[in-house]
Amino acid sequence: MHQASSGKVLVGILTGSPNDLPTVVKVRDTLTDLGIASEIVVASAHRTPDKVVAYIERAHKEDVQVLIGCAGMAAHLAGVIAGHTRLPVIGLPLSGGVVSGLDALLSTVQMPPGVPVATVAVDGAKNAAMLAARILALKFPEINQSLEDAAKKERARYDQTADEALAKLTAK
Ligand code: AIR
Repeated sequence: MHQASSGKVLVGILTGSPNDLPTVVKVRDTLTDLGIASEIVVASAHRTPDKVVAYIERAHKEDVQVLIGCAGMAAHLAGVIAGHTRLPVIGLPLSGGVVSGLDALLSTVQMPPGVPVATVAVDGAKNAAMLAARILALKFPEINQSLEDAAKKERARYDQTADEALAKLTAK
């Protein structure tokens, strides 16, 4: 597996609380599997808004390409990030609040026109990473190749699981 852009951090993952980390680490792990270096920063749109802005400024200087904002409850982190950058921003709403994360989903997805946040499903850590990878693949051919390889592996795994499940049914 090639490390895209020689291991330089391409994706900044911000999350609103250390309590989010068990889900958020899956974003980083998926990116790592695709050969994409990322970093996780705990910073809250409400508790530490200055830290959010300081990170975005650093990300611009260090040529980070995609930002992912993860938060639960009143999940304004991705939206605040999108207001401070022209980089593509992905929002990952997290469950834990009311109605299984519907609060976070609506807080993340309902952005005013002109300030987009590409929002994935509640707790959709894998898709947040895969979407970041697809954006990066426009610029980095090695990431495009990683995505092709991952899709082939996933297809083989899916077909095998289906065959096994059908075989079990037939054996009954
Ligand atoms: N949060 C933190 N600052 C703003 C928001 N929306 C989110 C965190 C976490 C939830 O609030 O992302 O999902 C609860 O945070 P905690 O630290 O009390 O567990």
